Amino acid sequence: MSRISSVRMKELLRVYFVMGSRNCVQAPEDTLESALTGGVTLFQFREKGPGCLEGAERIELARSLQKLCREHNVPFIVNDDVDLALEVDADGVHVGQEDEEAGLVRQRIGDRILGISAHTIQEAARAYAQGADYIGVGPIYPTKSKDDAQAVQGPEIIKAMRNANITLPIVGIGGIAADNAKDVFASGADGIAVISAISYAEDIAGRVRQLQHNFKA
Ligand code: 3NM
Repeated sequence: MSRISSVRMKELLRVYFVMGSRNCVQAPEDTLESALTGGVTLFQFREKGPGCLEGAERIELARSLQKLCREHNVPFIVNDDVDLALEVDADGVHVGQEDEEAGLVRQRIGDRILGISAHTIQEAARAYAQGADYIGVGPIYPTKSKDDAQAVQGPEIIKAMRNANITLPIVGIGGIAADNAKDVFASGADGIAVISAISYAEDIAGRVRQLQHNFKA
C-alpha cells in the first residue's frame, strides 16, 4: 500500500459525511445507508458527546457502519480514536489539534488516510509537515454540532490558506448546508464535511444529492 494521491483525496472529500449515534434521528445504520445511497464520498465515524457509546457497543457500531461503507465502496475514517481505527482496520483517522500528536498518529497508522483539523495558516503548514493527507478547516459557519468549536471563520479562511500556497486537499466543516455550500467550494475547498444538514434531513439521500450539485469541476 502507498499513501493516497492528492487527486484521489480531493475526489473523496467532495461530500464528506461525519456522524455518530448522537447525531441521528433514525438508527445510525439507516441514516448512513441513506447517505451512502445519496452519494456521500467519504464517511467519518465520530462517536462523541454526552451519551455516546463506549467499549464493546462503540466497536460494534463502528464495525456495522464500516460494513455499510464497504458495500458502497466509500472509505471509513475514525475520528480521534487511533486504537479503534487500528482495531477495525479503518481506512483512516481524523485528529484535531488537541488530539494525539499528529506526527505520532502518522507513524502508528502507516499509509492509511490522515486528516488533521487546522484553523490557521500555521496549523495548515504544520499539518502538512506531520503527514496529513487532507486538512479539515472550520468552523466555517455557526454550528450546533460541536460544543467546543472555535470562532466562526467564514469561507475566507480557506481562501487565505490557498493564497498562502497551502496546496493540501481541504475540506470545510461547520454549519455547511445546501444554501451555503457553493461559497465553500468557491473559496478553494475540495469538499464539504457535514453532520446535521445530512443527518437531520427528512430526505437524507435527496439532501446529499442537493449538496453534490454545488460542486463545479
Ligand atoms: N468540527 P455541522 S465544526 C465536527 O470546526 C466539527 O473543526 C468542526 O457539524 C471544526 O455540519 C464540527 O452539523 C461540527 O455543523 C460540524
